[in-house]
Amino acid sequence: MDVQDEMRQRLAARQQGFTLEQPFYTDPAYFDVDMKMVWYREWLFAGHDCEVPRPGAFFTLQVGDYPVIVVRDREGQIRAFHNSCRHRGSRVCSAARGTSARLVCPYHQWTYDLDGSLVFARQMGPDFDASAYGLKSVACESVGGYVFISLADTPADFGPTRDMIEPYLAPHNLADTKVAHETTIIEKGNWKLVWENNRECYHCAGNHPELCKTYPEAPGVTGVSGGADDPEIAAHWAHCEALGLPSAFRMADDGHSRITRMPLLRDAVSYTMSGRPAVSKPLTDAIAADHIGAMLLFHYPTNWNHILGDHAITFRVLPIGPQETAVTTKWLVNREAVEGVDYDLDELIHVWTETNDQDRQIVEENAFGIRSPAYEPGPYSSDHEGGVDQFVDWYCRIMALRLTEEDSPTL
Ligand code: 3BY
Ligand code: FES
Ligand code: FE
Repeated sequence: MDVQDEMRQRLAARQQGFTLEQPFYTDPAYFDVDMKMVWYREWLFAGHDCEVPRPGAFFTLQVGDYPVIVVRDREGQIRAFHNSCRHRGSRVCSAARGTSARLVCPYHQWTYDLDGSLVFARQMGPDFDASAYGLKSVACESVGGYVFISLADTPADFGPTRDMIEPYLAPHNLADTKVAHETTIIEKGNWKLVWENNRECYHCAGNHPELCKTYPEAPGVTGVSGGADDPEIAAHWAHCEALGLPSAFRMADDGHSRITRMPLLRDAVSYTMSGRPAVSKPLTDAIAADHIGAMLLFHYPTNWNHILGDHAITFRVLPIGPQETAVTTKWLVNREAVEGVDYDLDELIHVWTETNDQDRQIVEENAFGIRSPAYEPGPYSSDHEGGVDQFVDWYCRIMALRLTEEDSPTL
């Protein structure tokens, strides 16, 4: 049986509220379908505006088979291109980041302007039409300091996501930050296991001693129930909204993103061992030194975030293979904040460096056990794992839909 038929059948027969069957987490053929149906179609978090601070600044990323360049053009607009030269296909930029007045392919020096147009190609003959060989563009949107790309031929409308998250992000001024620190860890597990682990705090008390000093394990905080029935959360929203900060729980209609502000434990304001701020210069004066907790944003399938008053921690998930996923974490601080003066780097990154490593071990152990021939789908906790269930439902729904479209003779 064709793998897409097999996936369709398994999705149709799936037991709600249970983990997926083994091949969804392990099988290379299933992984290829995930890439095609999810990763090459959804809007993906690529990086931040502050990582391309001036014209010519660029960074690169790899999404499955697609190498991509994100660059700021001369007019200040952020653009994305396929990182594949229109001459013989070489990667134009191999560096992870840099600044360049033009994009020059290292193979034969075809030279592209920052808007992707080919401006120089040596000795191609009198009939050569350079205008036909610009870099292929990738859909690109910037919102609240976040750059999203889509590899789809016809990307979904980004408008609803922008409308939902922009007012929440605006007061944090993340476009004017700098990356104080960045790490990429490789987790030996399928990308869906990384998300399933992220979407609950059932595991927190047993695994995250540092995070648990400040982050509440209450399911209303991490999950997708909204939290409005929890008086502490409702009071927190009222407090933050009185400061002019949009805070109440919002979720996209199709469930691919959620944003809300949540209280931290006791009087904590930041993810430090003491709960005190890690950075003395807040992200913006507009939100200085108040108890605004953590703004939690997720955007499937690439991004989750904890945005605080003094800094923000952003996470990017990229699949490497069926059982390998890269998780990149960035700590964003006020652009004017000086290391050693306004923050101590070790203190800033300690809690999430430890938490990430603990989550990596969890995901890898989860993957290990799922590879067993004895593995069978197990039930999610209705109290604690509503967020995991919601993620898996989102995945199964879009997969079933797209596999059906693919099969339709009219398309
Ligand atoms: O990063 C997160 O949002 C999740 C939620 C709870 C624990 N965890 C690491
Ligand atoms: Fe890029 Fe030849 S492949 S210049
Ligand atoms: Fe965790």
